[in-house]
Amino acid sequence: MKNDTFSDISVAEAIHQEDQYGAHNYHPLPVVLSRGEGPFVWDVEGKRYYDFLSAYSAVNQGHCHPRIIGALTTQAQELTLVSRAFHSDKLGLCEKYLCDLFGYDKSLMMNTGAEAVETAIKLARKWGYDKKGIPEGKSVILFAERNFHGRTSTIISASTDPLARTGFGPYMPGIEVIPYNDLPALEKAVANPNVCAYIVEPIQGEAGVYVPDEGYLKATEQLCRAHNVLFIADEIQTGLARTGKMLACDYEDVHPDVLILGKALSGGAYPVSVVLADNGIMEVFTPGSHGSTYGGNPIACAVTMEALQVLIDEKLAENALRLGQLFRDRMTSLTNRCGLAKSVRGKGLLNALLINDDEESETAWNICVALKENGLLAKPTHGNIIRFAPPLIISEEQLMECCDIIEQTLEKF
Ligand code: IF1
Repeated sequence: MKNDTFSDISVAEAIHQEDQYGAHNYHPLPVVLSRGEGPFVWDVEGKRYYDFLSAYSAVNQGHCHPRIIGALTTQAQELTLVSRAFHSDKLGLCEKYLCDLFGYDKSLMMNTGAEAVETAIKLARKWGYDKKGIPEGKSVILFAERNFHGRTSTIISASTDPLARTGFGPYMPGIEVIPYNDLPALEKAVANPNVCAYIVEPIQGEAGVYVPDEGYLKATEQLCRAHNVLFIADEIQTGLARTGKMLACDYEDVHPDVLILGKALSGGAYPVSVVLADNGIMEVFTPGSHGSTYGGNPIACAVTMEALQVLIDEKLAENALRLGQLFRDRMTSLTNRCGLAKSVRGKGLLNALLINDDEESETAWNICVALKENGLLAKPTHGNIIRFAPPLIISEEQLMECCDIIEQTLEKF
């Protein structure tokens, strides 16, 4: 996809229009993008950047991947949406593809990640009543401190981030928050017979790429199993090769009772999410008990099957595993010679660099502005933590060039 002309809108005009006509629910970096290809994006003035956010891990396959765009455009000229009132020729194919690839009996396709998390919440509650025998209306779902699962009123009822939850009450009952990566706390909480599920990120992305201790996921699976509590993994950000395995759960060989995926299911071309579970759980959803107009539409299905096949064919998990280690090695040596870089953590190509300043400081933000000037786009998560997550198709040579940019930017900062 080559075109040398760029949008004729100016940076100032684009930003002004968003400011005047758009809600101020984000604080974007001052850059206006108009084209993407592979690990690169270009702004309206034709300047090229490495994208080290990957739309929060939705663009694992790289921007505008030709195979994914091909599937999108082909399907878009055939049939886009019939709703679930009728069958389509793509839904069953995609559902089978998902169940076979991830090892579950059933799938339920939605659109955004939050909708899939809400679907999992409803599924867990209904399973709790119908199968576990929890008294109607008494179910409790466990969440981890510093979680991020989306922005709906129910999901932010579980949030411990004041920014995400303040001002949006009253909050959904039947939610209990426990410390992350704390097995005694989990063991105590699952003993409550009214607990139907524990929803958790295998690595906490938004919180700042918190990787739990080795064995935490395996022990979580065992504790949940022992107490007839559904272990629900939210792999919307960590899944689909991002952490160096197809799923972050694969590192500990755990198989969640319910698996939630989103984002890179479509490689950034279309909103697609899915909830996967076996028959004994998914059968609590009966006709009319849940749904969505666009859920599992033909475009979503065609794009999803191609986007997943690209992950496999291009061995993107293996690439993320190898290049992620190289990245952390480079960043670790940077922390040894640059006072501003405190530490690096992550798995595969989901990494974060801790900046040596307090949370409230603007340092991490200002570093990201400087990185932008030097041709690399990244954004701080909380305060002083910068997430670095390039598309998984990035080459070793390109990654090394990006490490040069990061090191030079911090050393000159
Ligand atoms: C924003 C964060 C990342 C997610 C996990 C569910 C969802 C997300 C683990 C909901 C979405 C996005 C949302 C976006 C920014 C981004 C984000 F900073 F918000 F937390 F990636 F870390 N589970 N994460 O990461 O999926 O409904 O958005 O499709 O809301 O600012 P969604």
